[in-house]
Amino acid sequence: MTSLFPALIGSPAERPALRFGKRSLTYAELAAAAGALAGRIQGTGRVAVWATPTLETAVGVVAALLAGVPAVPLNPKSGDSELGHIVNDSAPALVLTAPGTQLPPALGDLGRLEIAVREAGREAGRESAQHSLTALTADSPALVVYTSGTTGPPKGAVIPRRAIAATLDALADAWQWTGDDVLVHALPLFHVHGLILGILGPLRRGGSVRHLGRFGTEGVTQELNAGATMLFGVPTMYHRLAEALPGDPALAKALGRARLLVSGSAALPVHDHERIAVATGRRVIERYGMTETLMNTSVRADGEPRAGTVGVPLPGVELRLVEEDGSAIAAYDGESVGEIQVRGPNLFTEYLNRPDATAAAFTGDGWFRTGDMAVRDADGYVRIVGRKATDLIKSGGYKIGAGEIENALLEHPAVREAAVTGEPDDDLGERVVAWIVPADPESPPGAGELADHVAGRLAPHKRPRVVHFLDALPRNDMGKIMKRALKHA
Ligand code: MCA
Ligand code: AMP
Repeated sequence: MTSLFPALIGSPAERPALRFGKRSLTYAELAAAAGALAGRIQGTGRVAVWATPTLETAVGVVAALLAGVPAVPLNPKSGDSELGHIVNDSAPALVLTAPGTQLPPALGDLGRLEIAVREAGREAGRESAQHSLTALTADSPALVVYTSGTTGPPKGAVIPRRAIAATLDALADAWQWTGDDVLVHALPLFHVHGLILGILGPLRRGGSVRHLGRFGTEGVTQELNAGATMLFGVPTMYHRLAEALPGDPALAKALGRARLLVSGSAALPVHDHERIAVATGRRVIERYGMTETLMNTSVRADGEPRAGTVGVPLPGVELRLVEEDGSAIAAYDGESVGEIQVRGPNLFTEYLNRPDATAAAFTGDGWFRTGDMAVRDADGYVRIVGRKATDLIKSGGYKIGAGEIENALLEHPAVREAAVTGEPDDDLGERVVAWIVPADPESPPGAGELADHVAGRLAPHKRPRVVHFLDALPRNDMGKIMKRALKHA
């Protein structure tokens, strides 16, 4: 198995690789730091990474990949129940953290190893990044990334080394992405978008990334003015840029300078596309992916940037639209709606410890069922028009399962019954809404209390933004909650 990051050894020593705020590493420094850490963890089972938006997280993940040890990125804002589940399920040998990190009790007595980004310093040889990977194959697991389903706790998608290489190389082709590009973003590092595309992407190309730590228009303006060539973000971020543009000519100028503005993780409304195009003269392009599949389609840098579409299949990705009965749709007519199914080297191998869920996700001949519904234009451009599961909510680009929030709400003593839906939201795309039958109708719990309860058990982005109290939930004859009726309750 060849290295995922040839530039660690091959690029000029002083070339910038990573920058987070004022802290940065050149390729030589990154190779030395990650190489030294890789030597310490080689041979361990799996390692969890406390994925704060810091240099340490990037070094920790690169080290794990150099060592051939699967890494499990953890959301540092996850609550007890979510963290407990992930750690039990993935059974890491230890957790990698930045020095001085306070870890929550949910991690139990899991051993910790601190990531020293300067430990090896410049003196340590870059050769330390050359680990023997002879025991690895293209299918060896690289990362386990947790993703929500409609019910139950999140599942760990096992992402093999070949999927990372295939997706990043296909994007390089589609976006003319090279080592000369400088990427700016503020995405979290415990999901595919921020970690694989946003950190491993530039490193595979031998380019550099500047992470803002936290999203804001000033940071975007500053970095694009200081030479960044690409911006990655979720639609909520582009929506906030579109909102700011009329009063911020410096932002408009900076965005106008970018070579490529890329949005993904959820649909970017056409209105936001248009507002950004008018104010900056640049068109945002969308790509479509999923934790399980990495990237499937994109508008190409050399293609027509059509708002409302996610472009064409990436090189190496087979994509088909399928009817309810499993038959493939032949038409490219912009009208015939089917489920997107994909096949290719970009796919995950399995859900960890969940052979049932893995089997259900694939057809007999290896196509992955995305659950996304789409049409195809005559020239192959894919337009996503909906999603099969109504119990999946996309809020701020995060996928959230209604079932896991309902379960968390039901654990609150003042809640008798709970149902969760997603409602359209200008900023977040969708917002989480809870419908609650209180245990005592005379003294229902406060909406803030329920939000804190969910944030503390699961994660802050999963908290309900709106809570409605009802006397009873609408149910059909079978006793099933009729969520459609809730919206009018
Ligand atoms: C508020 N906060 C709370 C509570 N209320 N904390 C605890 N308990 C509460 N009750 C805190 C939050 O933690 C946060 O803290 C702050 O208040 C604001 O919260 P919120 O409004 O939720 O966040 P936001 O600032 O509005 O976030 C918008 C965002 C974010 C920046 C766009 O949603 C985001 O980063 N999204 C990216 C999602 C993503 O990367 N998805 C990729 C997965 P603080 O401000 O300190 O954090 S999809 C994927 O990977 C596939 C492959 C793909 O296609 O890309
Ligand atoms: P996740 O499971 O968190 O990785 O999210 C994957 C899902 O995000 C996909 O199945 C789509 O529903 C959605 N998604 C990602 N990119 C786009 C996009 N550009 N347009 C619309 N939906 C998207």
